[in-house]
Formats: sequence, C-alpha cells, structure tokens
Amino acid sequence: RTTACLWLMCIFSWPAAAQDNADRFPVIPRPMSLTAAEGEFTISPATLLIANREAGEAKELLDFIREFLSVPLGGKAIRLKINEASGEPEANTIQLLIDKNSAIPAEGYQLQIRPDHILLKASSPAGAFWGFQTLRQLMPPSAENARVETLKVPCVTIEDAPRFSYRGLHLDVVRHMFPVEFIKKYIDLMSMYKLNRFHWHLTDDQGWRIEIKKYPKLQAISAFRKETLIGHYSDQPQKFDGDRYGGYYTQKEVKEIVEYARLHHVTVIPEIEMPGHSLAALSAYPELGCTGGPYETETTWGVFEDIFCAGNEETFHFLENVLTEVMELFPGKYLHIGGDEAPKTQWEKCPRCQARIQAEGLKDEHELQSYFIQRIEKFLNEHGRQIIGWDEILEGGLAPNATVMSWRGTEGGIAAARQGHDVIMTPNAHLYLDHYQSQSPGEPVAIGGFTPVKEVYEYEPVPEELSGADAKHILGAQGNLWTEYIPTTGHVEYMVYPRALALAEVVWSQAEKKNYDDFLERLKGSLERLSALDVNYAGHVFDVQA
Ligand code: TNX
Repeated sequence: RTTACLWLMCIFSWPAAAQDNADRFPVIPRPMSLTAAEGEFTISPATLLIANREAGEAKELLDFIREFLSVPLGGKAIRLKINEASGEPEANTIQLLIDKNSAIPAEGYQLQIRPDHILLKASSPAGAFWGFQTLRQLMPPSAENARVETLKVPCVTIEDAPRFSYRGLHLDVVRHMFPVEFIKKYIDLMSMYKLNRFHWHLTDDQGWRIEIKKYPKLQAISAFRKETLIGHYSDQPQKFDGDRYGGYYTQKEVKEIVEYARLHHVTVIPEIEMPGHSLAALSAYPELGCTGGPYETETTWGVFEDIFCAGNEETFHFLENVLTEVMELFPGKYLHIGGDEAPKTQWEKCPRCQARIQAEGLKDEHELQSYFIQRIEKFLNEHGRQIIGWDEILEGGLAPNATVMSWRGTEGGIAAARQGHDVIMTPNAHLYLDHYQSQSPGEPVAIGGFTPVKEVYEYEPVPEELSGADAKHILGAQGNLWTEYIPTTGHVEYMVYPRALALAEVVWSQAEKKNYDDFLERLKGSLERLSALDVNYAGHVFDVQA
C-alpha cells in the first residue's frame, strides 16, 4: 500500500512540480539532475568572483564570465580574487573551482546557487564554461543585452554532464555566404546550448569560400558565380561583386573565427569537398577534371557529373597543398573531406581513371573513390589528423581510420560502427534543418522534407540495432543546414531556431531525462533570451503559450 500511495503522490504532484521547475529553471539542454531550493542569489557589482588556483589559470574563462556580467551590471567588471578558494560558503561570492583530479566527468559541472553564494565546480575549463552557460540561462533574459535592475538567479543544485562528446551544428556557406560577424553569432548561440562542434561547409559546386594562398584563382574565379541561386531576394543585400555573387573568407578571418570558437569551447571542423561537389575548384583549375573543361561555378543546385579526376596525379598534389594550408588554420583533430554524391560517369569514360583502376588492381569506380579517399586519409593521418566523410565513403571500402557521418538515414552509420569506425549521426529525416518545419501556408520555400521541432527532439542517436562496443562508436549527432534556399542571415536563424535547441537536448541530455512537454515549457524562457539576442527564430511553428 505504501508503494501505491507513493506512486499516486508522484503522479499527482509531478506535473505541477515539473511545470514549476520549467518556469524557474528554463535550462536547455535539460541537466542530468536539478534540485530546486528556496530563495535566490543576487549578483551585484559588489559580488566577488573567487577562483581556486586551477580556475585562476583559465584566464580566458574568467574574462568571459566577467565580460558577460559587465553588460547587465552596467559596464563594470566584477572584482576577481584568485586564491586557494576552498569551496566553503563565503557571502556574496561566485566561487569557481576547477580540479582536474575531481570525479566530475570531462565537460561536466556542479552548480550550487544559495541565497548568499554561488559555487561552480568542474574538472576542466570546458566543464566550468558549460556550467556558466547554465547559470547564464538562469539569469533574466534582459541580462543578455541591457543593464538590469537586479540580477537574481534562483537557488538550485545542478549536477550535469553531456551524454555525447560530439554535439554538432553545420552551416553551408557556399550556396549562400554569410558575414564573419554572423558566423561568430552562430557559434556564440551554439555554445549557449552546449553544442561544441561547428561543421563549416566551405567548398562546393557553387563556390569556394576559403582563401588558399597557393591557388589564387580559387579566390579570383572559384569564389564567384554569375548570380545567386533561386532568383533574387530583397530582404537583405546580397553579396554581389559587380554582377557576380560570392566571396570568400580570408585566412585572417578564418583564424579569427577559429579563435572565437575556441574561446567558446567549440571546435571548428572545416569541410573541403572531394571528389564530388567540386565544380567551383574545377572552374579555375580545369586540368583537375577528367575532360579538361571548360567548367563554370554552378548557379543552380544538384549533383553534377564533373568531379575531380582520380586518374590525375595533379589532383592529389592540388588537394594536398590545399589541405596543408587548411591544417595550418584549423588546429582540431578532424578535417571533413566530403565524399558524398560523386557520380562516376566521367571516371567511367576517362582513360586516366581506367588506367588507375587497372594499375591499382581495383574492381570498379567505387573502389576508385575508396582509393581516392584512402590516399587523402593517409596524407592527413601522417600529419596527425583524422578524416570525417559522408556515408558514401563506405562504398568501395572504408578508409581505415575514417569517421562516418551518416546522412542518408542511419544505415551507413550502423554499418560503419559494426566495422569498428566512429560515427556521427546526421540522418536527414530527423536532423536536416533545411527541411520545412511547419505546414503553415506562410512558410518560406524550402528544399523539401518536413522536420518539425518535435521530430528533431525525438531523435535517438544510438540505433536499436547497435549494442555494446558497437554503440560506443556513436560519438554524437549533428544538425545540418544546407542553404540552397536560404540566402539571408535572418532566414538561417529562422531555420535553425528553435530546432537547434531540440538537437542540443538530444546530444547533451540523458535519454531518460527527455520530455517534450517539459522542453516546450523551458523553451518559453529560452525564446525570450533569443529575442534579447536579436535572433530571428521561428516562433509560429508551435504555440508556446498552449
Ligand atoms: C545533399 S547532405 C547534400 C547537399 C545538399 C543537401 C540538401 C549531403 C552530404 N549532400 O549537397 O545541399 O542534400 O538537403
């Protein structure tokens, strides 16, 4: 009877408590454990930030916290004391304790808010940074952009750690290009929701968007096309240069973005597409294609037959030189080499490709693609880097150390994990943010599909088919934003938010902690924050007031 009683108490008290927690603690992604407490702490200009010695060494983190707080506190940074803070309560302090020997998991944190002090503990600066993002979400939304009367945060104890180490968001800057400042904003928002991998799609048929000093024609020719895709949009000036559309990020700008991301604990993964989706490069260097061209940077979107020639040694020299400059710009372990949608039509007709198939004892053009990717992988591995490729790199045999990004569903990811390869799940049915998100008649034209926020939310990255050691190969998941139909920054934000918040909960929160209704409640608070940050989220795709 006691059990039945407890059970009844649970079902009757739980929804109200959940609602209350969601209102008071609108944290996304949902933490592992959250215990509400009475009262609140007021952060004021008199609050002292105390760091233990290890936290004191994380200078960039301390700067980040103080700069963030200086906005709501009216321009002045709070005082900072670096010492051997013990974690004992000390009135009107925010105590930051980092101890690499503590039992708190990597990227995890503990946050305790009491009426007279705040304690934030972690085993790494990254964990403390994510903990601060939680604290940030407990502040009033106006704290983001304005001086506030009082900066109160509700009392609570939170213990938290991510479920997956790879929590990705992608952006295609080829089909349409976006300013450096916007890329930074994109990264800042990612980090607010504890997403930590920015997949930057930099090259494709419609443009080449990264400066490569050794190949100036990539800047002069490949970076531009005759016109923007899908007609002309008028709500934002297009990047036109005379009568062309396009542009590229200089190496200086790339470095700036990589550094900005580093300060936000986000790793940037650049993608240089090969052997397909390469018409922009071929338009400047036609000798790298099977027919010798001429080629033109594409003004429509799709899958095109002209791709890098696998029979030509020059192709490999070119790509190795390009990747050498790319490696200098991106310190992360992974480089994405594409590998998707590479029709074999030209390779079938190309004498040099056929000669290569013969010479290498390959069965067919699929094995030739595998040869191509393996050669590039070997080059990058020799430089201490790892490749990620779209799931087509399974065809003809996986490169020995490749990580697979499973986009045409989950089958590719399942097969790769069973072969002992790491996998990042990005199945288009659940995680393609270029799909329609509502059936409202006012939706702007999208590429197709229908992936409402609930569909994203309900995605489970570890397929039922995998267990044990195979399941451990699922590093995480990623949302992709291809921009064929997305010409402006406002439109990017409209497609990404709020769906990226659902994604954040998929990759960070424990599966058993997920609850869509509770998510919607917390989303109300988050949307106010996004408004304060001037984010053009899609508010009408669901009724948050319901
Ligand atoms: C397929 S996803 C592509 C992209 C397109 C996208 C549109 C992938 C690896 N390749 O080139 O932009 O569909 O949804």
